[in-house]
Amino acid sequence: MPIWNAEYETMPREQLAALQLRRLQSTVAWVYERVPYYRQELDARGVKPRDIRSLEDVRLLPLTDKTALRDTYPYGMFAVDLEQVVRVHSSSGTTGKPIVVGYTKGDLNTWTELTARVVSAAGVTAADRVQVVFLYGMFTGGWGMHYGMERVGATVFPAGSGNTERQLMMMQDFGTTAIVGTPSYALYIAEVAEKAGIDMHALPLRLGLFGGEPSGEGMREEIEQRLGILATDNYGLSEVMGPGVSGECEHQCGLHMAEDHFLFELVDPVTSEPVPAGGEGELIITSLTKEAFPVLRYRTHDLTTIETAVCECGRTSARMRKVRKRTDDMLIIRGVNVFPSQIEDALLAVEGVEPHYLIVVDREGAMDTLEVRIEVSPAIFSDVMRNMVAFNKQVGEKIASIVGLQAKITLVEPGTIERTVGKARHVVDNRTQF
Ligand code: DLL
Repeated sequence: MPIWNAEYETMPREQLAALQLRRLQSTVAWVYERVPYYRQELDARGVKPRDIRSLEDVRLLPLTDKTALRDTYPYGMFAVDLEQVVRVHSSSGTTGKPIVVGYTKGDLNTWTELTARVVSAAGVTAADRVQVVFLYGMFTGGWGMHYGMERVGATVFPAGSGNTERQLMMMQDFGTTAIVGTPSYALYIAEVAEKAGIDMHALPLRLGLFGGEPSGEGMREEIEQRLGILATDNYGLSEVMGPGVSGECEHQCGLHMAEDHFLFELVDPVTSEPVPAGGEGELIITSLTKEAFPVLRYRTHDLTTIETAVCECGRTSARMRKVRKRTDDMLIIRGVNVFPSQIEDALLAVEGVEPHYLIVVDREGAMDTLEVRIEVSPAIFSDVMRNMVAFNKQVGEKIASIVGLQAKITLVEPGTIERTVGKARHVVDNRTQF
């Protein structure tokens, strides 16, 4: 598979480190001069841009959280005049006011370069016909991937999400070879296709590039089998840029990180101390080349590990493990820490369970309750209904063995859990205090 930008993607790591240091020094100088928030934070620590002499000195810089971005809404963290800003996006999924991010012409060029790397790594070439089923609009997913696809020369169909029958019609008539969207929407497309009697394996579709939300290996396999494709994962966040931060190559062994444009750290989410090599930690990202919206040590709240051994594909970039957990979606139920991804894994390990589920957390008196509503496949629905007690017991035991909690299992008819065209909602927490 060709490497989009071999010079940077296969750069020897010492050379990369030198490049990162130069870029870090200019970023710190840039924000110190232009963003009052960062200047105050640096002054409060008595740190001047010239104090950054090595990559380790990044730790002299303050960590930045969403709150700083909210407090300076909408443009307070911009490092250039709006006149220089040619695009604005905002974050999805937060309550209240969104986080607003901006891009200069140069930033858009970098962003396009980085999504071009991600799509090339996944195997997309100029010969592909790509259907983008991400939302466009303020979400970074659609636009970010769109431009990267165009840069590699692929033929892009900016379908957006929704109207699934129409998506399927396009796939059949336009000869779509790759789709780009959220993994949950990909599964929904598979489901609608199956209902409509469309044989996805008979179509030219061969690749799927998925991101924007967590998904495990079970989900990947399910998508690959049902759509007859190779599925790769790619990661990013609006505050840092959008998609393009990291993405898997065809070997599917971790997401190659764009280290020439970002400095990545992993820290203990509680103490903020660096984690030992190979350990799991919260991913912290400092942008190295951004002009309009640079970020210093941005707390992603995403947990991962980082691997630096060279990948079979030849890229020298470090790879992050698929993100399955966030430091802040952890539920504490009856004192037990639960990640929704663990429940998903437990469910998918049971035959006949569909990846459509809803975790409902509530409180009866002083007692937390955990209910998992799940869909089972139409093929075995009536069977399961006959043996519901046994089936519920099997699912309940699986969850208990992975999560350590008894859950109430409610089976629901296939197709009854709400489908979204964007990010799936898997948890409803009805407790008033946490
Ligand atoms: O979701 C950017 C994106 C769009 C990435 C399309 C890849 C593809 P936000 O809406 O700001 O940006 O959400 C960012 O979503 O901190 C993660 O928790 C989660 N996330 C994004 N991609 C993945 C992924 C976009 N591949 C937040 N795996 C991040 C797991 C992901 N989580």
